[in-house]
Amino acid sequence: MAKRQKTIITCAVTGAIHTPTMSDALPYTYDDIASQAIEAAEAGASILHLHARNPDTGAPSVDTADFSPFLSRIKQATDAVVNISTGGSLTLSIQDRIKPAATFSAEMCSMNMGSMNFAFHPLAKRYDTWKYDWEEAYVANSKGNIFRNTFQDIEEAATTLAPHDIKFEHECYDVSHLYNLKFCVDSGLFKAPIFIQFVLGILGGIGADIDNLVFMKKTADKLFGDSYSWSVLAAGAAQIPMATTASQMGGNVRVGLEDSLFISRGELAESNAQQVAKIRHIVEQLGAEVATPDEAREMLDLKGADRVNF
Ligand code: KMH
Ligand code: ZN
Repeated sequence: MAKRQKTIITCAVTGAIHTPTMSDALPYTYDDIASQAIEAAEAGASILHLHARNPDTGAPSVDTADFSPFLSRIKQATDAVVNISTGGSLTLSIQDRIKPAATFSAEMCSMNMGSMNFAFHPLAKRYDTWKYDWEEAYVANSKGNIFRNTFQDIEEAATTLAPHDIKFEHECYDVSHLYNLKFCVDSGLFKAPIFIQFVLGILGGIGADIDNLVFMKKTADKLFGDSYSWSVLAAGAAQIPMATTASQMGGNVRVGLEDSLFISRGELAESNAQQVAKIRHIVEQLGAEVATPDEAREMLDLKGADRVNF
C-alpha cells in the first residue's frame, strides 16, 4: 500500500473578517499576533497564514509597518512557514494587497482565484455594542463587498511576486475558481505543483458540505491530475468537521480564528492554539501523522526560511 502523506496544519491567526467585539481571543496587537502564532506552531501548525491589524483598533491593515514587529518575533521563536495574505483587507486594490508579501518575500502567500461577493454582514445583527467605532459599519457594509480578483489582478500579483519565488496558497471559493486557476496555469502564470486551498462556507462562495468538497476535489483531479496538493478551510461551525473530512480524504487542513472563532458549537475558542491542538488530536487519533515545518517545506517545494526578507 502506498505510504500515506502526512497532514499539514495551517493556522490562519487573525484574518480580516472577524472584529475585536466578536471574541476577546482574536489577536490584533503585535504581541498577541506573535504569541498566538508561536503557540499555534508549538501546538502543531507548520504553516502560519498571517494578516496584520492596526494594533490600537484591531482594524485590518496592509501597512508593512504593522507586519514587521510580529514577523521578526515569529521567526526568532519558531521554524514554522510564514504565509502572508494577499487578500489583506478585502476591499483594497491588488497593488496594496500584495505589498506585504513582496516586501517580506515570504515562503508562501495567498492568491485568491476569482472575484465574488464576500459577505459577513449577518454577523452585525448579533452585537448591540461594539468595542471600536469602525467595526459595525465594516461588518454591515460587507453586504456590498465585491472581493475583486480579476484575471488582470491575478496576473499582476503573479508577475510582481514571481521574482520572490513564493509558493501560492491558491484560495478557491467555488468550482469556477478551479477553472480560473487552470487557465492561469496553462497561461504560464503558475508553475506545478500548485497548492490549492478549497474554501468552503463563505457567504458568496460554495457551501460547506461533504458533497461540495468531493466535487471540488474531483474537479481539481480532472484539471490538475497529480500536479497539485490541497487543503481545506471551512468557515464557522463547519471548520473542524470539514477539516476532519479533508484529512481522512488525504488532504491538508487549515484552522485558526481567521476562519472560525469557535472551538465547538456555541463555545468560543480561547486561542488559535486550541483549534490547532483539537484538529491535531483528531488527525492523529484517526491514524494520520502531522507534518513538521520542514516536512511541509518538502511536500510543497518551498524555497526555505533562509530566503525570506524579515
Ligand atoms: N478568510 C479566508 C476565507 C486571504 O487571506 O487571501 C480568505 C483568505 C483570503 O484567507
Ligand atoms: Zn487570510
